[in-house]
This record gives sequence, C-alpha cells and structure tokens, in this order.
Amino acid sequence: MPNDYSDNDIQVLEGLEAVRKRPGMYIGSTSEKGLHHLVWEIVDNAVDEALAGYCDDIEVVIHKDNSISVKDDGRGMPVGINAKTGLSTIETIFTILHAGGKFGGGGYKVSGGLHGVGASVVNALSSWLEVRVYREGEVHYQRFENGGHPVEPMHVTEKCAKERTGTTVTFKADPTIFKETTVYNYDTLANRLRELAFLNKGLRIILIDEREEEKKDTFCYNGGIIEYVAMLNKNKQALHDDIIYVEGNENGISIEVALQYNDSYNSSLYSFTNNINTYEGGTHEDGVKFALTKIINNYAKNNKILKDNDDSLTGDDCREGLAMIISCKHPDPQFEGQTKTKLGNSEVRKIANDIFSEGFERFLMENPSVAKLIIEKCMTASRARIAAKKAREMTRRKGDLDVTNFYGKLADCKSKDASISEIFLVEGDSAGGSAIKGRDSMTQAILPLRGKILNVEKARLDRALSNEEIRTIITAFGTGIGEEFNLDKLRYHKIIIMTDADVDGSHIRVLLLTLFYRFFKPIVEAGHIYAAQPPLFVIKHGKTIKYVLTEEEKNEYIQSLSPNTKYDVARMKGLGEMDAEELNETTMDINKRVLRQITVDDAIAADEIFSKLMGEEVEPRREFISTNAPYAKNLDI
Ligand code: TSJ
Repeated sequence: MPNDYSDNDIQVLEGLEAVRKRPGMYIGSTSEKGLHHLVWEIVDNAVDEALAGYCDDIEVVIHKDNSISVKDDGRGMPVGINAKTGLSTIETIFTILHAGGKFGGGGYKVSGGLHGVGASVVNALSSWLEVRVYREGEVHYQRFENGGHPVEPMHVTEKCAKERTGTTVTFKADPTIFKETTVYNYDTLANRLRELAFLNKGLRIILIDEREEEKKDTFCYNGGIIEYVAMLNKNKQALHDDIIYVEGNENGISIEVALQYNDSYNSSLYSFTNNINTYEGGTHEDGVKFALTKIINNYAKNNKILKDNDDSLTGDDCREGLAMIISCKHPDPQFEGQTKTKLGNSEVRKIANDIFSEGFERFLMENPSVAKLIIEKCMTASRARIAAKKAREMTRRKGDLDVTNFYGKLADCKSKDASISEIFLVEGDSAGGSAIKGRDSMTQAILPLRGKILNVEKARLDRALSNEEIRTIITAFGTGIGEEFNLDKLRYHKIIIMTDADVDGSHIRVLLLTLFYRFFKPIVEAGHIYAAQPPLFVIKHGKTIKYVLTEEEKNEYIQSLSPNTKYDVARMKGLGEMDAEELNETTMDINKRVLRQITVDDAIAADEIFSKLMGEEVEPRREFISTNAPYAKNLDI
C-alpha cells in the first residue's frame, strides 16, 4: 500500500493537527493525568456499548512498551461507509474531530465532561493506533501512524468465528506530546476501572499489566453501588448491617442511591452522572441531600424523638458518619462549575428528591430499629455541633484564636499579601528553630509543631478545637472553621508541610492532611497545600554541592560527571540536624527547593487511605504506611 493514502484528506489531518498543537484544550493537560485520559476516552466507548446492553466484558491491557489495548465483546463498531465523509465509519470516527454523535450507526453516545471528546483525539495524540472490529466472521482492521495518519483504508485482514464480536483498540501515546511521561500507573487505571465496575453493576472489567509478571485485577460487582458503599465502610464500624438502596426512574433519568452510616464523624459522599464523578455536586446531589434531611427530621418529629421546641437537625447533622453513593444516568447532562463536574440540569433536583424521599422513608418505616440508630446518631451530631459552637465562642472570647496571642509559636512573615506568603509547618522544635533562622522573613512564616497532632478522624470539631496545635493552625490560617470557614481569608497561599522522609514524618504528614482534608477541604481543593521535599543525598565534587531527591537521581548525576571526577556522596541528615543555611539551601529557598503540590484528585481512594491509616487499630497503621508507601505517594500523601 502506498503511504500517501492519507494525503488525500488534508482537511481531516488539519483537524487532528489542531489537537496536536493544543492538546490541553482536548484532554486537559499533557501531564500524567492527560496520558491516562487517553485510556478513559477509549474505555468510555466500550462502557457505552455495555450501557446499551450489548457488552459484558471489557479488557484493558498495559503492554510492555506502555501501549494500551482496550477490548470489548460488544457488537463491533459499524464497518460500512459513512455517507457524509465517503470514508469508512471507523476512519471517520478516528480522524474527524467530534465525530461521535454524528457519524455512529445511530445513537453513538458519549458521556460528557472532558470524557467523550472522541476517539479522534486519542488517535491524534498517538504514535500509532490500531482498530480491530470483529463482526460477522471477519476482522476489519485499520492502522494509523504519527498522529492519526491512516496507513491504508480499513480492510478485512482475516476470518474469525461468527460468534466472536467486539471492538479492540490499541494505541501508543506519542512521547513528543506527553513529554513528562508515557508510563501508565497501574493504581490510577485500577481505581477508575473499579469505579466504573461499581457504577455499572454486572459489567466485568479486567486490567492486565504485561510489564509485570502476573499483575491482573478483575472488577465485577453484581451489587453495583451497594458494594461500593461496602468498600467505603470496609475499615470502619458500620452502624447497621444492611446497606440502604433506593432506585428510581423518571422521564428517562435514573437515580440510584446506596448508603450506610458508620460510627465516624465524617461523611464520605460521592456522586456521579453518567459514570463521571461530579466532584462539585449538582442537582442530583442537592435533591438527595435535601430529601435525606427532610425525611430524617420528619421521622424524628413523628416519633417524638425531636420535640416541638427543638431545633431541626441540619444537613450536616444528618450526614455525620454517612457513606453514600449517588449515581444518576441522564440522556443529556449539562456539566457546569470550574472543572465541569457539577450537574446543572434543574429538573433533576425534584426527580432525585422524590425518588430518594419515597424509598428512604419506606426503609425507615419498615426498619424501625435501624431508623432509631440513625436518628440517634444525627441527634448526637446535633448536640456536638451546638457544643462546638459554644466552645468556639468561648475560645474566641478568651482571645486564644487571636493572632497576636501566639507570637511564641508562630514566626509570622512580614508580608500581608497572601498570594506571596507561605507558612511552613515544621516537625519538631529544632528544625523549627533552623527554619526560622534560614527563612526569608518577608514572605515565609514558620510554625513549629511540637506535640502530636490530634487524629481528627476520631474526634469531632469540639474536641479538635480543644487541641492546642490545631487551634494554632486554625488561627494562623485565618480562614476560621466549620460554618464560619472563609477561603478568602486564607493568610498564606502556600501551606508547606515540612517533615522528615521517614515513617514518623509520613505519619505526621498524614495526620496533617487528615486535618486539612476533613476541616479545610476547600484549601486542599484550591491547591494551597504542598509538601516540602528535603533531599535524600548530597554529592560534593570540587566546589560543587549537589542535592538530589532520589536514588535514581543520585546515580544519574554521578554518571553525568566526567570519568575522573572525585566525588563524595552522603545521605542527608534529618531536618532537625540541618543548620539554618542547609535547610534554606535544600528545602526552603524558592529558587532551589522542590515542592510537591498535594491534590485530592482521587478523593475516594484518599478517603480509603485516611480511614485505614487513621482508623481504630494502631498496630496495622505502621505496617500499612510501609507497605502502601508507593500507593500513598500516588495520592500525594
Ligand atoms: F471509539 C472507539 F473507537 F475508540 C471505540 C469504540 C473503542 C472501543 C474499545 C470500543 C468501541 C465500541 C463501539 N464498542 N462498541 C461499539 N459499538 C458501536 O460503535 C456500535 C455498534 C453497533 C451499532 C448498531 O446500531 O448496530 C451501533 C454502534 C454505535
């Protein structure tokens, strides 16, 4: 086949070229996240085939060279010619931007959000891509190279069993586009594929990693989101055995809710629309939350648990210790918000409210003993909230929460401009002392942490507020807490956790992150939290001193020295043993240091880690930190 086949369709390739010029516009970024986005893009198409009822099995394979195969056992993509383009449907879908809805064999559905930008985008950003469609006893094949150029038209390459149907797409991300990395992270893929399996009950998704011997997971949940809630509560003490499940359908919009209370003080509530995590919530979530509060209050009043003169239970009271998954399926979802993860369709609010109210109320009626446990839990939460309010008012009156009152601890910076101000939370007094000496006092504030940080996973706000370290942190941040929280009042736009790179350091880091995650979530979400990365090794040669973060970097640097160079390598001391100059040089100087931004990208997996790390038993914790250190690293913990 002549290689100039593709030159015929200049217009098509201009479209794909636009994607290559500004990939961020189509997949968000070309970072590791964008790389994984390519997989979601292709997998979504297979999931759509499953949603249409034609596919039970999806297999994702990470090959040795970090190419990816996604295989489904659906009907196989249509193999005819597209009337509008004169090209095969396959070539149309893979080379024309936004070909989704228009060119499929009717009802070709995409999911929305960043997902569903189209297979053509993946093709444009790949070094090569191959499609195989198994249909009516034949394998239809087409290969594209170098950012989506067809090598030849789609054609039949071989015969296959008549029963064998489905679609397989294999692609290799283009390293000239994904400059940071083209290496896939198994856990990132596994977490999302597990989520998809939870959200689509009965669908089996297999993940295979050919880069490693025998690395494989199969995700299939016949209980769907009921099993999802079970997983959320796996490391917690459930308040009642049964997971409550409500589902309903109105005007083609379906709502599914599963929930179970646990004895913790936090809620783990996650909502989805068409399999997309609606991190920012929206009308489906509002409707269900509203209904939950209303039904619990009604029940408490009707059963005289809540007296006529009592204040109503608030939404927060009703969600304390709640693990809940809300899944909405909508034929035409409108995604809003900063990250397009907020469902905007206004009709969904009432539908979600109606469906959940009815089902949840019926459950409470039919299960009075469980109802009693839930109501009691909410009543206790309400009393604690009122006590916390009093405690807060008292601390405020005493002046404890006034910045002027803890100069002893906080070495504040001179600048009052939050956008350039930083606060270092430093483990231990001696490192704290060096940090104060080594800082740029204009923009860098230092808060040495002496005592243990209270584990907020096991404490309510009122108790947290009685902890001195936590009060100091709250005061320093300036945002207030709970109902009074205000992100605009944050006094430092960089909050930098500075701990040693050992087990104790990571323990303190997790305690701090738990505190931030539970009490200051918007600060985490806004990307204000960072971890300092003190170097692990120092290499000296001649007059040069080079600090490096990892073993690999160390080896790489030594390799790069000219052969006869004499050098000296030493493992770095802990933060506490560094003097002011060293600490500044290695960890604080804004021109030299390396910071890692903490994101709660995968809130659900993080939540699991938090509760595992912070849960009941103390012993497994240390073991968990050491065995899951790489995993925790992925989560930026
Ligand atoms: F988009 C894609 F090419 F990347 C892709 C599509 C990737 C993968 C892994 C699977 C798929 C895909 C598409 N699997 N199944 C389908 N189904 C169809 O495209 C299809 C098949 C039959 C009919 C029909 O009406 O007969 C309609 C459609 C949309």
